[in-house]
Amino acid sequence: MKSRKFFYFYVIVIALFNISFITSIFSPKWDEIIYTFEENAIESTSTEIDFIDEDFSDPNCTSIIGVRNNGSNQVLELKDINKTGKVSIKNDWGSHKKDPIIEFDVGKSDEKFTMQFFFSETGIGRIIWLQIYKNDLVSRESGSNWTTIKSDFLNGSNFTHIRLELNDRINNFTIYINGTEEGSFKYDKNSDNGVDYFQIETTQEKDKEYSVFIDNIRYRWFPIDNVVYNTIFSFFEVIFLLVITFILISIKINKRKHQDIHQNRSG
Ligand SMILES: [Ca+2]
Ligand SMILES: [Ca+2]
Repeated sequence: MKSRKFFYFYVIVIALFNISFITSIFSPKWDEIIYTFEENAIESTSTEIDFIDEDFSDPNCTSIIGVRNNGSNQVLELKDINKTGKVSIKNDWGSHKKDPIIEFDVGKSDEKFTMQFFFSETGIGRIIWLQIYKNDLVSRESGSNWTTIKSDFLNGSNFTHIRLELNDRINNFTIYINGTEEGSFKYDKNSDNGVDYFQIETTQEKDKEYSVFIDNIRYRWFPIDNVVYNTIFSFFEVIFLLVITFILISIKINKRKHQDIHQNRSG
């Protein structure tokens, strides 16, 4: 009776391990990259800044580590003091990412000026083209139309949180502003392999003497080789199971041997 109880217990243990094995394959962990700019030297500029891989900015258009909140928070500041030029920086993801989740905080020193975010795929161009036009967040859809996502959405130079969830299968993204869902919008161009770089720009067109503030950029995406990682992790679980099985079988065999000897003696 005791051994039957133990057998059921063992079956439950096996079932739990199998569930964890299967779920580890089908729900791998996400990779996460975060930029808070706290580790950069204050007033470091351009590609000195961890985040900026390439800088295409015009003269008098600078990307620099600035401070906010009485010096307690370091941020990325894009300073545009060129009437016909712009700040233009690129963060290269190194490879294409399917269905990433992108978050960041943004503020602007003067609401009458414009700035832009591009999420792009090498060979295709701007998959998502977001613009803060004056104080409205707009998106270019299907290569032509501008759609308003939210009007009067920024709180001056105080930070507003933006979160994008990309869906490459249906070529659209869902956007959240300060945690509230604002709807889903079409990509500007259909994705092929997924976004592989992010660009932030101020604008030309008479806009000058303003700053854009960026902080807490956070990317999450599904790493392709994570399945292998999780399978290797589960490989140890399988070994552990085999060892336990071996021990249990040998205990059972030993018990049976003892019982046989006992029966032979009493018989
Ligand atoms: Ca910061
Ligand atoms: Ca400008």
